[in-house]
Amino acid sequence: MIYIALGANIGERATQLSAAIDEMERTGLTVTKQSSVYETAPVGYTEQPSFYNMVVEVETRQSPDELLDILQQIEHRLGRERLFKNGPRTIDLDILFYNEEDIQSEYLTVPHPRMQERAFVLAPLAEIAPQLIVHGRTVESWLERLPMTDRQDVIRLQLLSNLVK
Ligand code: PH2
Ligand code: MG
Ligand code: MG
Repeated sequence: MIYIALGANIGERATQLSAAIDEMERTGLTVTKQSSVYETAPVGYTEQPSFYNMVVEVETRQSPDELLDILQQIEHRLGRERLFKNGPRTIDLDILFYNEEDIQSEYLTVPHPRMQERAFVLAPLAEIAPQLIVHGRTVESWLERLPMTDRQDVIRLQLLSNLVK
């Protein structure tokens, strides 16, 4: 199983998530599951608009490096500019998990090293893969261990197909 986190906090957030998924499919990735869209308070640098976040499961024969390359090209095509680390973005596509692989290269760390601390990743991932084991525990149990304040910062909206007409 391969899981990708999507996030957007400038412009038409739902439209950008939808455009990113369309681009993934156009580039040959098969999107096999989609979480709902969540509206989430910004984590890290907090003086920025709230995010829309979601997680998708994909199937692909591309290697992790090739997948990273594809996702970065999509970010670029959708107008991503890297203003500063953790700053606002039109679209962010992060590889969370790639089969059982443990990858630590200059460009890529998989499983994502901070995913178990982030309600904006765990809540949507728990919807489509509650029993997936990352960093030694299930996604569901990582989510349960987060402080209530973190979990209150993520609000489930709707499936993307209901938000984008
Ligand atoms: N992404 C970040 C930093 N902070 N906060 C929320 N709510 N959602 C994100 O996707 C996000 C963030 C860095 O990629
Ligand atoms: Mg990110
Ligand atoms: Mg990123």
